[in-house]
Amino acid sequence: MLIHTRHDPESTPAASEITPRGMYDGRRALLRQLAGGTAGAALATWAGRSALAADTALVTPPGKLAALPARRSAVTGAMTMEKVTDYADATTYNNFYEFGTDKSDPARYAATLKPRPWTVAVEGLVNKPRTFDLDELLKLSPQEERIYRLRCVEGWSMVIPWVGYSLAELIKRVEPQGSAKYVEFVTLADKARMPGVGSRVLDWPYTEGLRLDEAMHPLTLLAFGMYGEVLPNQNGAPVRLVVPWKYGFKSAKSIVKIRFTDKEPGTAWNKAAKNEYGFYSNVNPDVDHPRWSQATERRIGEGGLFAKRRKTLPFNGYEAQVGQLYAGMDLKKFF
Ligand SMILES: Nc1nc2c(c(=O)[nH]1)N[C@H]1C(S)=C(S)[C@@H](COP(=O)(O)O)O[C@H]1N2
Ligand SMILES: [Mo]
Repeated sequence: MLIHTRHDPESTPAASEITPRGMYDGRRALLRQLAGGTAGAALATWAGRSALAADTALVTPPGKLAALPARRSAVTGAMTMEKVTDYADATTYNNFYEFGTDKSDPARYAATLKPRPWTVAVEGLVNKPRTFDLDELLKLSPQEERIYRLRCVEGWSMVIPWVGYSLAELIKRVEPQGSAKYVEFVTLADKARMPGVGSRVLDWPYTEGLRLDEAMHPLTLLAFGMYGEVLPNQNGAPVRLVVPWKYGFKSAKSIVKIRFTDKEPGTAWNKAAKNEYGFYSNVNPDVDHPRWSQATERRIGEGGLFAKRRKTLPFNGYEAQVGQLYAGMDLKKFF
């Protein structure tokens, strides 16, 4: 976000370059499960998916952290055929400014974050305000695996198999009042454990916000894990948001409070530079960031400097699912 070099817009990629090239990693595990042998594997096809129970997750856990079993999500748009980003990339190239502004800082310094014990206070315009302990939250609804693209406002993207459930499940439990129109997310700001919180890059704590209907959309994920395991600290342990049709910064990490309000809440990046980061921040190839184009993106793990950039899709490719939320809105004005 604090990028001072000029972003190269590069040429628009050919359609062939934006076509998903591979099946996701889980397919390999799937073929193993289905076939149990090389001869069988050759016969097993993608269609064999249907032979699996719907509650089978697709990604093999890397075995680094505690397993977080999940069933495959049935939510429309929650899966993609694109190749999943390597776990090593997804856990070493991060934005988590509480631990520093360098992409490698979170992996290096986030070991001091203590994801347990942890509570999330849910308050504001709800009939049943309540503080949830992490274990209560984990059990609130069945854990689902969802393979989402995450597109950073800086122009790179990843494909990550998240584990969690729709934020709507939590929202229903606390019963928002009729006057509740927005949801604010407040994240941990612990100076003692987060070296970046001493800096003045942002107005801590990092906060984010959604309109209530965006927060209730089934694709909006309250995530507790990725790659079949609990979240690594650098990815926002123990609980974060993932809003796949918005720029990555809307997906707040290490959430400690969720507040229902009648007014649009301030957000960390909007406060830092309001002409650069709007409240909505829907992924939009037609609205440039003031300092660079948003028309294309670089998929992390795809061959370094010489890899072709991909075309960025409206709403990050989730337009069919979420476009209706913005019917009639001028998305250049409400960027
Ligand atoms: N608390 C907090 N949440 C945050 C950030 C941050 O700095 N602090 N960075 C955001 C940005 S800019 C992005 S792109 C994503 C990155 O998530 P990832 O590191 O899991 O890929 O987290 C978002 N959530
Ligand atoms: Mo980002």
